[in-house]
Amino acid sequence: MKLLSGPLSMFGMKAEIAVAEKGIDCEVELVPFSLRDRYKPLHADVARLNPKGQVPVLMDGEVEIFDSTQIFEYLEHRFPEPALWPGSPAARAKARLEELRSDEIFFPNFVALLNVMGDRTKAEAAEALRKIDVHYRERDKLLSQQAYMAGDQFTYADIAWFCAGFFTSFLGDDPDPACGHVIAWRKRVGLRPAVAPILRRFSDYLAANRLPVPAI
Ligand SMILES: N[C@@H](CCC(=O)N[C@@H](CS)C(=O)NCC(=O)O)C(=O)O
Repeated sequence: MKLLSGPLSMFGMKAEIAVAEKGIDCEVELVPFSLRDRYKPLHADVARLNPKGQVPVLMDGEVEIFDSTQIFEYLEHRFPEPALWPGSPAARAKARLEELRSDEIFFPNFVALLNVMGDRTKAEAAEALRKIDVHYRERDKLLSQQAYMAGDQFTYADIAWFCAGFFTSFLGDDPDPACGHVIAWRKRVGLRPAVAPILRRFSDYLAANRLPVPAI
């Protein structure tokens, strides 16, 4: 099995952590990426397999797929243990929604911040920071009642929120100190044996490029 990820890809980080949590024997290749040219020139397999030209891409024999959430679904069927979705339909549906909430509702605020390079004097940045803060306060309430984003089991929803939070912090927006449950959850996830080495590699990349490194 081979996973194409990127040295500074939030969605690639998600897939890398999932593969590591499952303990899968998988080659991880980092596609060419630079802060100036981003993903150009596009890796040949990314260009061949993903019309969107994005990582992550997973290749496993006849299976060649893209999109981190699609990759989660495939991994869960192919390697059911350890389970990263809850077992019951209701709990699983809830967890999937939390994963989607991170990717499609929370993370776009990071993209808005990135577009103005975190410049807090810009209205777009102020609005994104306000929304991020609202999300963290909601998450904090949730995590005061349960250990993980979708209940008491570590799931793909935690992976998604952890990665999105790491990238958001790199642009300088850490959870408010009042969000102690989020901060503790983040630390706990960052220390997981599958997560810690990947977190270190992303942090090292930021440091090597003189970018702020989130303190997780
Ligand atoms: N929904 C996709 C999003 C993937 C995505 O946006 N990947 C970014 C890296 S984090 C990318 O490859 N961007 C290259 C580009 O858009 O040119 C997923 O979940 O994998």
